[in-house]
Amino acid sequence: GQVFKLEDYRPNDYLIPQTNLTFRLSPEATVVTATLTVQRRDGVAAAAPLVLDGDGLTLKRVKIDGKKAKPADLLVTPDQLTILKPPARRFQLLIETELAPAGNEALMGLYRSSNVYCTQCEAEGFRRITYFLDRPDILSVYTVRIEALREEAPLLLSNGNPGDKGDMGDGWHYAVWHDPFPKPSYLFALVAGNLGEVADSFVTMSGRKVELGIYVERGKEKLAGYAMDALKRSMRWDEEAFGREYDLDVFNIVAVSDFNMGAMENKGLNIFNDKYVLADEETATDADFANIEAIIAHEYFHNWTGNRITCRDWFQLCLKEGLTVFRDHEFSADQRSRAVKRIAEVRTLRAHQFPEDQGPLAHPVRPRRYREINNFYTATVYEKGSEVVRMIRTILGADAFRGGMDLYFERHDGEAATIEDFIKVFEDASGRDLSQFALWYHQAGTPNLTVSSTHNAAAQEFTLEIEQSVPPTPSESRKRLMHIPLAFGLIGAGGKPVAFSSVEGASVENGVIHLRKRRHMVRFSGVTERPAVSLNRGFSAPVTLSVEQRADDQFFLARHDSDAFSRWQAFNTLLTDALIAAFREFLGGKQPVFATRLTELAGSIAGDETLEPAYRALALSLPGDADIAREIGKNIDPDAIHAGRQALALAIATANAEAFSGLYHRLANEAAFSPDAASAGRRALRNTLLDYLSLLPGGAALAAKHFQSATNMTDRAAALAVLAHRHHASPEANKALAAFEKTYSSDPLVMDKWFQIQASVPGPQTVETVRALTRHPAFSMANPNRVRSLIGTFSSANQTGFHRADGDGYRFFAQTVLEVEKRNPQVAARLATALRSWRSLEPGRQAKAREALLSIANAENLSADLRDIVERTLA
Ligand code: HT7
Ligand code: ZN
Repeated sequence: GQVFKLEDYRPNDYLIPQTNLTFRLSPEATVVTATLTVQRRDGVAAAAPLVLDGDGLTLKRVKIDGKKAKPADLLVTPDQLTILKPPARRFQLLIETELAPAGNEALMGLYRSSNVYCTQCEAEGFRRITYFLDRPDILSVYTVRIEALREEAPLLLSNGNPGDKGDMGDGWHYAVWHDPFPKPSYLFALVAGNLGEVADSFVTMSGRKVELGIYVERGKEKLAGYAMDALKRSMRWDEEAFGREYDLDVFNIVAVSDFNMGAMENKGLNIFNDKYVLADEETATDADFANIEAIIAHEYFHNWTGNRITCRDWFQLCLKEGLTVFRDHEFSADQRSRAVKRIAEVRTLRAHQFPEDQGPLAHPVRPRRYREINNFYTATVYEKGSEVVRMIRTILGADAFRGGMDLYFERHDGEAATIEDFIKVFEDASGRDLSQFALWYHQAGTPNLTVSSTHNAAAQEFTLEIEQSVPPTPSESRKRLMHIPLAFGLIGAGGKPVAFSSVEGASVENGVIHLRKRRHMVRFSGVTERPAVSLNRGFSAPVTLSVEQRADDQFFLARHDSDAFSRWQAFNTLLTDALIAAFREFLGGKQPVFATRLTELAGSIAGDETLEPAYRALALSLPGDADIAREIGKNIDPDAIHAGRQALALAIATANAEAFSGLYHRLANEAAFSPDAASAGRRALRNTLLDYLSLLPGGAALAAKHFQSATNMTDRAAALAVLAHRHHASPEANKALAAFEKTYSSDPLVMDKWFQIQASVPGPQTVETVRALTRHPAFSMANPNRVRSLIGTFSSANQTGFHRADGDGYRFFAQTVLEVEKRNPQVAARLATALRSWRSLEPGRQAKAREALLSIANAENLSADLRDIVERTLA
């Protein structure tokens, strides 16, 4: 396939200042009439042909300035339309295409989801609707007329503000939408169908009233209340935190049940995976509520970071995604607990981005090459992209950062911008040189910092020796030195900060060491007592640390660090070290023994009323099998890792049985459910304690009781997971699974939880369960949510099941990926990334994983999406 390169970027010879679209909707034969105003860019030769993108299109007719185009003046394929000699002056190009949305299972372009017409155009779906310059630097003002049978589609929506509407006779009706803001084609959207509406309004900071609508499957309106509330809070927050006001008269959100990703920020008409809209306590967990809040905010925030200022080309994807993730993280931190949010973010980054950055699919936050852009909606672009923005704020300080953002909006509003433009506004606003810092965008790989310390009591000097290295990544063997902002604290007896009179060896500002060289000797003078060092506070830089730290210091930090993130980190490091040691014991055929002070510390954190319950729950949830595997790095045997993890969980439960039980009962549910963060935190702690207590005698009965008495989905699903995972195949587990299935069999989003819980049951038998569940009536290979719940969970969240020693997990996986691919290449390609860390497995599993990857690579007619992932994974 073709390789697209950043350095090949050229503006197109033509512009399309206006786009008029008419859709005559029908499931099998929708007619799209596009009337484009086309204009040659200044300085371009008159003879330049106009080459428009298409993807599998059927062309019906072409007119140029109202006259039928002659066949000799055109080159037509399903994937391209060339106007060989376009008029020299501005002209009108009419293109008529015919589509079959009902047969579109790839869910890109115009498709049908539960009888609703909807579109997905990012990244290159618009070219499946009509021929166009389908690239983000072509900004056009759209007017859209939708025609449909009123009975089939009483609701007709597109971008912008509503215009004329009316009857056309014969049961047909129409609606016109006009979006005054020039936008790229990937932000175009259309929805038509019979949906229920939840209406509300919002008054902006300048006093304009905006009509808000959330459209969902009829009968589900009452499940959209939380999403509407999150939308209004997002709108207010963007005004307060960034001075950004909404700009159209209406803002609509539509929830659909077949969607390739989470949601899409189309201008004025966001389209959502219904999983991120619909919620009540009976059907959604606290994690679902938090995701809905974050994703509603994320898509809304794109209105400024993505839509008003868009990307010049797809290499700049992080310009909108990294920045918008940063904004949604800050929003959630303000709405909930900042410390808890930060810990959760870092766990996600380490679970998804670190393995990507450390494996064959590693790429810079701003890539320079791609074969299939759909495969670059990655944790690196999104999550590391957000971390890079966070580091800019750390380096500049909050005020200069805000100044830079203000300048960005002022300077680039209405433009398609680049990462260079973005960095420049912060340089201009702060007077700082960010050229070395910019490597965070250009260079792949997770930097590692090796740190050691010495205290010279006589000289009253404390020295940190810090060395940076960036491991090689695909096609980047030599790395340049990075600018790493490392937040730190020196902590003395009782947890007090240790004073120092001066520092030399690196620039240190506001508790941040700026590392720029390979090696720094950072010397603090006037340090009388030996401090414990708290490093990378708040996770100021997305790096790994190799620290020579005494265990005593680590225990001390886990009790006393005043930075909540680093305190959590200290305890998590102690747990990880113990789990790695246990893994080695199991490999050597021995039983691990855990330090009493570790299990006691778990007990004291659980009962520490000065800490938020949500924080305690996070601290007590042990690193997962995949986290431990990542830390071990090579020669992975998931069974030994899992055995070590089980043993530590049992040791903690046994050591704290009484205290955990007492706390568990004290935390019993409040009378009325509330999805707020504090209530969710109490549920999280109680459910974490249940997980421990379930390992003790009577544990299955306790979990069964928890399941039966649950009054909300958070508790019910947690208990079901405990039963299925800790008491697999027990009568209690089987009974609960059956009861859950019976109650929720007609609710697909709840059945996803049932699939997920079963797909993540540890052990070699799970592949059989998952195989059988693919034949369950609630399962469908055509629905991305179902596929992700069952197949995605099994392959990416079940180390012992998926990496079964005989390779059957991989064989099942390869077959399934190919089956999904026939319908939906994008979803298949994403699934296939589950094997990206195959080289860190022990040799036996490695060979079997490679065989499975080869079986995919050798399949006939592989899509560009899947071929790209599999070939890079094998390279
Ligand atoms: N910007 C959106 C990305 C997206 C997408 C990309 C490719 C294929 C389908 C897609 N659906 C949504 C989502 C976001 O990051 O806000
Ligand atoms: Zn986004």
